[in-house]
Amino acid sequence: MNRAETVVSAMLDAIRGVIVEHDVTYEEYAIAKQWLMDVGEAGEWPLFLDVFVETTVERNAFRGRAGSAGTILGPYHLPDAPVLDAPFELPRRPDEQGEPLTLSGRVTDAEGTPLAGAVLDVWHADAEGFYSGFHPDLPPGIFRGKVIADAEGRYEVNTILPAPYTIPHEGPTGAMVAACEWHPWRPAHIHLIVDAPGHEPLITQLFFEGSDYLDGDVAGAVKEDLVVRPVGGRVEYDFALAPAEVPLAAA
Ligand code: MBD
Ligand code: FE
Repeated sequence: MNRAETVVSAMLDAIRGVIVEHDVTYEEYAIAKQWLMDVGEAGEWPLFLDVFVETTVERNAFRGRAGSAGTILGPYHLPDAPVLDAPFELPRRPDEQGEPLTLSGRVTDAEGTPLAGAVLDVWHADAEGFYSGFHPDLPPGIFRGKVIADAEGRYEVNTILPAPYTIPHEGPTGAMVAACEWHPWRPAHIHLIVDAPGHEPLITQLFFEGSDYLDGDVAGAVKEDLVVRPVGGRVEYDFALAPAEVPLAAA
């Protein structure tokens, strides 16, 4: 059996098993079929998959990897955010709401050797839980940018504390969450991709002690090591990167 057949057969068998085990009716089958079409039409597949599936892929793929904990990428990364200039501050509106937050620390390899010039691609929601590029209220580029670590691997970036995020209520993903009587929230978080030559990019998020939904992230992406405690508007966090995986062909 080739890889596609192995995985696809197993997924179809799992679905068929659920239908039999739970006596899924023809009416329910029709509702599910329409819902799947609706998710596509609403452009919500990235949202649905990253909220309900990505954490399993991430935990499985990176099990035992050296360095700092990673977590899911999510649907709101934009790869072309600009490289910012020191002193680093994520772009914001003149009247931006939200508590000021300074995030700083070091980027090292898995052994603690500083990685000079490491790049930290940072993005997060505003104080209302909206992401620029995905919400009409925010001008493009707000709370997105790349920060560069100095010669000792130290970085510092000024921004604000983001708000918890809720899945849009109007769409099919929100309708599924409501039908299941779940809540649609993620705790407040800052996304980062930390990268340096010769190392695996670290896709991660930082969460905030005491913030709402920390224990019930709808995306299941919180890890203890990623929860930080702001003191006087400052958070220190060090990132350790695993060495780049050498492709077998080149070994
Ligand atoms: C988010 O902000 C997010 O990070 C994920 C993973 C899913 C939905 C919204
Ligand atoms: Fe997010």
